[in-house]
Parts: sequence; structure tokens; C-alpha cells
Amino acid sequence: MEEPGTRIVAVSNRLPIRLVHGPDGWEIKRGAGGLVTALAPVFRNRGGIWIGWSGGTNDEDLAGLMEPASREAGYRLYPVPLSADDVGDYYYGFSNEVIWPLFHDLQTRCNFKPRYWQQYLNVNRKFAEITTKHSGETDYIWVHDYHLMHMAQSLKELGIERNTGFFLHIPFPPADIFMKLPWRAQILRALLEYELVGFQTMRDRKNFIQCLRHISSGIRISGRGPVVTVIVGDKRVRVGAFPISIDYDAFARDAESKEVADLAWYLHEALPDRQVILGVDRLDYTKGIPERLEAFKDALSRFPELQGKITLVQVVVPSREEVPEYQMLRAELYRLVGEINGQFTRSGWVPIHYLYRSLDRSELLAYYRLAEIAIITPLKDGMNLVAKEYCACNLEENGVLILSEFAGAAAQLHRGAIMVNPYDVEGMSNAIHQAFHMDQEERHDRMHRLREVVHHRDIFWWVNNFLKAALAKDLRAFPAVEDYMPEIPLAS
Ligand code: GDG
Repeated sequence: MEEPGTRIVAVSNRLPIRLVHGPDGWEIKRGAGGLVTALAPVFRNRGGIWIGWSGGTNDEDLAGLMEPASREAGYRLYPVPLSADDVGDYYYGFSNEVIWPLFHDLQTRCNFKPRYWQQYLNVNRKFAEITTKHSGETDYIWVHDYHLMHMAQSLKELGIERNTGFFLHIPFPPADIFMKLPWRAQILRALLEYELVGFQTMRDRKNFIQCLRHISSGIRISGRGPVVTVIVGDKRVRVGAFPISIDYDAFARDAESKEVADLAWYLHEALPDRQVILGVDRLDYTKGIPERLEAFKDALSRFPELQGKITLVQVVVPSREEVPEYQMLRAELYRLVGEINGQFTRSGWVPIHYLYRSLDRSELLAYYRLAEIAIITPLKDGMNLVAKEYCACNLEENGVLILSEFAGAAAQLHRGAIMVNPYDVEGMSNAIHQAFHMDQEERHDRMHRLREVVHHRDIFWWVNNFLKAALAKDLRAFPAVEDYMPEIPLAS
């Protein structure tokens, strides 16, 4: 039975928008990245509230922009104002120099500064205050990702009762790694303040439960299947695995459009008589891009029949460019691409086409559609939506997916993909060779299988599963947008 009044309040570090300084001052554009791509279709259909940081530090200038942005998005946006200190220590510091590397098993990149933790607590409290201001007791507060693990506890410290759920988009590391975190007990206890904690895979859920056993001996698990109840003292918390996904139908439909088909044809015409192998990643040291370039180089050396017959199109979307480590990675990629192209290029063939920019959606889909092979080899990844998007757009079902064992997506896609260890350069090079020579029948069988999985386990399935575990109801039980945003006229 529908319970009117329950609406979703999503809380994430960033609002699903980007601020761009244009000739007439600030303009708001749709944000990029996995979380926005996943949740935007859900909110577009059902409305809701989204609370997050705007990405700037002078939100007074932006107050007037939120109304039109909310109207355009179809859901309400409320910014959490952050100071430069907040951004430095909570975002760049604790989130990106501690949790991000640690949770991707790269603990040597961590910088465990005590002051980062203090600011993480302060900013989580700010998010809790804004959430309190804009939500009511019957709302469902759905908190996203590693920046806000403490938020449910912050709400409780403010004396606020809400039904809260948390979803971690990145991996949860094994206990051997997690236990290095100086604030391990505080983080685990804070996560237990949510009513539901969701992970991408069963592996992440298992790691989390093992870490809980390290800090508390009296843990009991009740139930079976993807969602179980963890009982610690008098606390009962639902803990589940919910592999995030994409709006499959929208990707498949848009890939079929004339615009994308024409663009794909045009782009492939410029690369005649050869296979395109595609990589698409945010600039990040977790994505395994240098190792992949080394593997491509190795493949060109050991399998010379590939020369002139295969082109790697590597798209790298700029990200966290203010951070020195990311600047170093960018420089390393330019160096590697230059080295490989310098060694192998010959008249009429450049082995790597390197695109260091964000593509518009049609261009991205055109590349997905035209690529005979996709190579997605993160060292570790919560899920990796690019792998799923490639499958959805492969309408002819003749593409080959090379996928890292350490992407969350591997749990669902390992049967159809060629699986690789992203640290094994020769293994990846062999996989490129195998994919290049794969016959049409095997390509079709594998891609058909992959597309079935992504189709049946799409983003709406993901949201439904999470909400069912959280509230025992699915998306249809949430009111349509006009029921609770009457003062905002919908798109005219
Ligand atoms: C985090 C986790 C998890 C990429 N290039 C362009 C572009 N993109 C879009 C893709 C995709 C998204 O960005 C990237 O998502 P990923 O999942 O691959 O990676 P993260 O950004 O690291 O996301 C990840 C995800 O959260 C969701 O839970 O899967 O593991 O790390 O949707 O399409 N979009 C456009 N132009 C580009 O050039 N328009």
C-alpha cells in the first residue's frame, strides 16, 4: 500500500550539477560521473530532493541559480556551503587522500593527517544540519558515498530522528587494509548508525562484516542472500550488496539514434580497415591507465600482425586536476602515449588516439558503438559503469569486453568478458591479442550474454532493490513530483 508523504532525500558530496563561469556569470550544467549518471534517471522520473556541495566556496552568488536549476532538473537542489578550509581538509584531505586510496587498496598513497578527520566530522555535521532543515520525519534519507559515512551519526548527535540508508559507491577494503585507518572504529560505528548499509558487491559486504568482527566480538548475522541483518549488541543494521547499473534502455535507444549512428560511421571511416579498442576513464590512479598503455605497447611488440590493424582510442576525462598526484598521472600518460606513438606510428596509422577531455554524450555513445573491443582495467573499482554502458550500446552484439577482475562489475560480467589482472601487463596484452582474433560467433555469444545481464539488472532494478531493503517498497510507491513541489512550475 502506498504511504503518501514518503519521498527520497538524496545526500551526496556533490550536487548533480557543474558550475561553469560563462560570459554572463555563473551557469549551471549537468554534472558528470557515475553517481549522477545512475541517479539522474530515477529522480527525473520520480522527483525528490538532492542535497550536496555545489563545488564552489561562495554559494551566496549561487542562491539565485538553484531555483531554475531545480526546475530544470525536476527535483529540488539544496547546496551545502563549504569554506576553502572545509574543501581542503574534508574533500581533498580526508576523502581523497585517506579514504579513496585506502578503499582502493592503495594504502601507500594515504596521508593520515589527524586534522583531516576533525574536518571530516565538522563537514558531515554541516550536511546533517542542512538535511535536517530541508527534510521531514517521514522522508527517507539516502546518503551516498565515502565522503559522508558519518552523517547518520551526526544526525543522531543533533537529536534528529530519520530513516537513513547509505550506499558506498567505491569498494570496501579487506580487513588487513582497512585496519590501518587510524579512525577505523569510529568509521565502523558511524556506519552502524544507518538502518541500511549498501555495497556494490558481496565481496565488499564480506569485507565490511569481517572488519566489524575485528572491533566487536559479539556480532551475529541473521538472514541469507544479498541482504542480511547484522546484530551488534542491541543494534540491528541491514547490510546488503546492490550492484549499481545504468539506464540500459536509454543507452540502447540513444545509441540507435541517427545522430550517434552517423557519428560512429564517420569516426570509423577515419580509421579504415582496423579494429578500434576503446578505453574511457576519469583521470585517476585507480583506473590502471598506465598499465593498460604498457599492455598495448607489449601487444604491438609481441604480436606484430596487430600493427596497422588496431587503434587504441583512450579517452581520459580530466578530474581532481588541482591535486599534484593527478597532475603527475596526467604527465605520465602524455609521456607514455608519446613514447608508444613515437615508436610505432607509420604512414597512415597512429596506434593511440589520446583524447584528454570530456566528450559530449553523442560522441561517447558513438565511440561505444563503433569500438570492436573495450578495455576496462581498473586496479580496483566499486563497479565501473563504462563497462555496462559499452555493452548497452553494442547494438550489433559483436564487441569484446576486456575487464579487470578487480572491477565490481566483474561479479556480474565475468562470464561474457575476457577477464584480466590489471597488474599483469603480459596477461592484458594476451587478452588484446585474443580479442582481436575472436571470431564473430564467439563475440556474439559473449556480448549477447553481457547485454542480457545489464538489461535485466538496470538502474531501476538497483533503486528498487535498495528501496525494498530499506522500506519494503519500490519506486512506484513514491509520489510523483507535482505532489510535493507545487510551487515550482514544471518545465513549460
Ligand atoms: C564511482 C565509482 C562506480 C566518462 N567519460 C565521459 C563520461 N563518462 C561517464 C561514464 C560513466 C561515468 O562517467 C563514470 O562512471 P564509472 O563507474 O566508470 O566511474 P567513477 O566516476 O569513478 O564512479 C565507480 C560509480 O561511482 C557508480 O557507483 O561504478 O566504481 O568509482 O557513466 O559514462 N560522460 C560523458 N563524457 C565523457 O567523456 N558525457
